[in-house]
Parts: sequence; structure tokens; C-alpha cells
Amino acid sequence: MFEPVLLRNVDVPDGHLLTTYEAGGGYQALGKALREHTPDEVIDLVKQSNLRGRGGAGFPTGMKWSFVPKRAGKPKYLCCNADESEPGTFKDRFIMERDPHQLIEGMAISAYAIGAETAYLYIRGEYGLAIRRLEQAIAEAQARGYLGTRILGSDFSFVVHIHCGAGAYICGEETAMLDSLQGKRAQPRLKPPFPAVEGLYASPTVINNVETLACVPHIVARGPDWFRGIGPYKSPGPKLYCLSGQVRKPGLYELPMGIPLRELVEDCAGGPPPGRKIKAVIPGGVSAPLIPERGLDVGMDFDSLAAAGSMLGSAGVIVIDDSTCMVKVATRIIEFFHHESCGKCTPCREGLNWAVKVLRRVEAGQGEPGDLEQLEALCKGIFGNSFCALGDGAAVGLRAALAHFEDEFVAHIKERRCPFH
Ligand code: L3W
Ligand code: SF4
Repeated sequence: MFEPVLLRNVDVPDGHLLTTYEAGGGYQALGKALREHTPDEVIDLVKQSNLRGRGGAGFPTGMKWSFVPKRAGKPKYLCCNADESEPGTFKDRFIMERDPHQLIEGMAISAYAIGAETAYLYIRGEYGLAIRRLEQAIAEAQARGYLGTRILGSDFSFVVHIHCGAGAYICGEETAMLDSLQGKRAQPRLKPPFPAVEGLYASPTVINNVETLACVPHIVARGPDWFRGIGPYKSPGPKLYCLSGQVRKPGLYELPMGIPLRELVEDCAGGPPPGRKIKAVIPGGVSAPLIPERGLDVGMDFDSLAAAGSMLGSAGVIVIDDSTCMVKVATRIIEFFHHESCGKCTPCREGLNWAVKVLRRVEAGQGEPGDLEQLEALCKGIFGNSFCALGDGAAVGLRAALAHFEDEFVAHIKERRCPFH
């Protein structure tokens, strides 16, 4: 039985209050970091833990922190990416609503490590309860001396500002988020320079996801060996998995990184509804290509899923059973990406617009011979030519649906109707 780490407080009454968090040992890791470790030692601990970013890309967290220049001069910033917008993903919301101090403690330790005195927590505006709970938690932490000037009697001072997004998915892309924070229209920036060197207001900036930052107090408190001992060596740690779609027990599960997808879907989430079979699973939010049923024995970690042609992404696991039309699934996903495209680059802006038109007519039974070749050609034009991960993610997702479920697309065109209706 896996002992929850990140979710240990979520079902505790008043788990969001400072008193509850302190009663469980909360903020002791911050005290330990400030008393016993230099900032560089904290970076080393996180490097040794092999913690990798939980926002989508899985980049090694300690390595990202070490890219921040050491020289004094420009201020350094920490940004928490709480713009959780990937369809099928609701893990960060749970942390912020039910255990906000875990995140704030993680942010304080991370800021100490990189030399930042200011953090911006960029949260999606629809998360009303999370915003209120975070505001309350920040006020409580400030009153008790965990935030503010000379924290716990040290030389370290640190404040957190909350910034609410206005509902654009692209703000989860780290450089679009920085432009949004600066009051500009949110569009991705060219990288390099990476934000760690030139980010917010052209200053060194570390951007980490909520779940990533929430892991940090546990690494400091229990040590990197403990963390690295959970799941695969190169991709370790406790992991939050969001289960949704056609399963009997949807919800948020905390289990080791690397658990087989089949175990997660069939044992933990109870499998498909009675009388149904699983057809496919999207393992990491709709940016991750779907995996057909026969591929479900893959481990839920960055490397195993990449080797299987998909990705862990945000670990938003969406289960699709055999009652569902895959043309409809693909159309809804591409409509989403088209709607959220920021419009900066032509392959994504125009290519997705065109793909939506073709998909809608195929779905409606008005497809024409050559439509599948047209969709393939559009994917080819978008993938590798888009400015950010949104366009690429849309193209690989559509390609996977076409490759694994070509028969359903062909049936729509030949029969001039949806075979599922
Ligand atoms: C310094 C280098 N830093 C890479 C940093 C980079 C970023 C991280 C990963 O996201 C997925 C995609 C989306 N020097 C560096 C360096 N970095 N090389 O490492 O970078 P990268 O480029 O591999 O990925 P990415 O474009 O940041 C790709 C998903 O992430 N996504 C994430 C959204 C997350 C949220 C959230 O946390 N709430 O919304 C957005 O595009 O799906 O799969 O930090 O700077 N040489
Ligand atoms: Fe904007 Fe799409 Fe280009 Fe990304 S790929 S910059 S979302 S138009």
C-alpha cells in the first residue's frame, strides 16, 4: 500500500489551514533548509533526488535551477505555473484547494535555492476556491513569519503575489505566461534565451509547476535517496494521476511514478463501465497521443511513455471505451487546440483551422475521398513547423488517432454517416 505524500492532507478536515499543516510537521523543511543548508546545497539535494517537472515536459528541476546565474545584479524571480488548463487535468487544483501551505512551503524553499525574493503564482482565473484558499494561506504564513522579511530569523526574505489568468490555455506555456504577467498579450517567446537566464522583465526566472514545487519540502525533509527510491531511478517520486472518462471510479490518485497504465485504469479506477471494453487511453492530457488498448502495459513515467510514442504530460488520464466514436474524439480535441491557438504562427493558426473543417465534415458523414490524406498532410505541415508545443501536440495527437483508428475514419467516409449513431 502506497503511503500518500502529496495528498496526505487532502481529506483531513481543515487541511488547508496553517494549524493543520503545522501539526503534520509543516514548515519544518523550510526551517531545516534555512538553518542547515546553503542555497547551492538545496539545489544539490533536488538534483540528487532526480525530481523532474510535473507540468508536461519532465525537465530535471535541479538542473533548471542551476541555470540561474549566480551573479548579483538583476533580481531573480520564481513563477509557479498554476494555470492548469490541460483537458483531463485537475491535480494542481487539489493541492491548492486542500493543502495550499504545502505549495507555499515548496515555493519558499525553491526561492531560497535560486536566490529569488519575489514569486508570482499564475493561477487560472476559474479556480475561485483555490485562489481564496491561497490568499488565506499566504496571509497566515506571513503572520507566522514563514513569508516576509528575514524568514525564521534568517537573512532570507520572500513574498508571493497571486496573478489570476483570464482563461487562455496558451498562458500555461511558460514564456506566454511571462508576457501575460508583464501585461502583454500572451504569446510564446523564442527560446533561447530560456527563462532561467532571461525571463520575467528580462531577469532570471524559474518557472515550475504546482506539483513540482509541492515535492520540494518532502525532498528536503526526507532526503533525496528516499525520493529517488520511489518508482524508476531516472523518473522517480510520488505522482498524481487524474483519472477521467469512461471509468467506474474517476478521481485523483497518488501512486509511484512508473505504475503500469493498465493497473491504474483497471485496478485503481475500476475499469470501464459494465459491459464495455476499453478502446484507448489518453495518458497525459490531450497534448499526449492516445494509446490503443493493446499498449496499456506501459509504465506511467516520462521515459517509458516517450518510448511508447506518447508522453506523461500532465498525467491527465482520459479513458475511452468502445461506445465512443474516435472521429468525434479527434474532432473535439482539434477544435480545442484550434480555439486555443494564439495565432502567432501560420502552421498552427491556419493548419488547425483547416483540420477542423475537414474533421467536422468527416464526422458529419460528408467526408470526401482524399480527406484522410489531407489530414495527414496538414499534420505534416504543422508538426516541427510550429512555434511552440501547442501546434506540435495537436498534430501528433491527430496522427495517433488516424494511425490507430483509420478504420473508423474510413467507415465515416464510405458509409456517409457515423457508425456509432
Ligand atoms: C534552461 C536550457 N532551461 C529546457 C527548460 C524550459 C522549460 C523546461 C522544459 O513544455 C510541454 C508540452 C506542453 N536551459 C533548457 C531549459 N529548459 N532547456 O525546461 O522545456 P521544454 O522546451 O522541453 O518544454 P516546454 O515547451 O516548456 C512542453 C506543456 O509542457 N506545457 C506545459 C503547461 C504546463 C502547465 C502547468 O504547469 N500548469 O499549464 C505547455 O506548453 O503540453 O507538452 O521550463 O525553460 N537549455
Ligand atoms: Fe501560437 Fe500555435 Fe504558434 Fe504556439 S504553435 S505560437 S499556440 S500559433
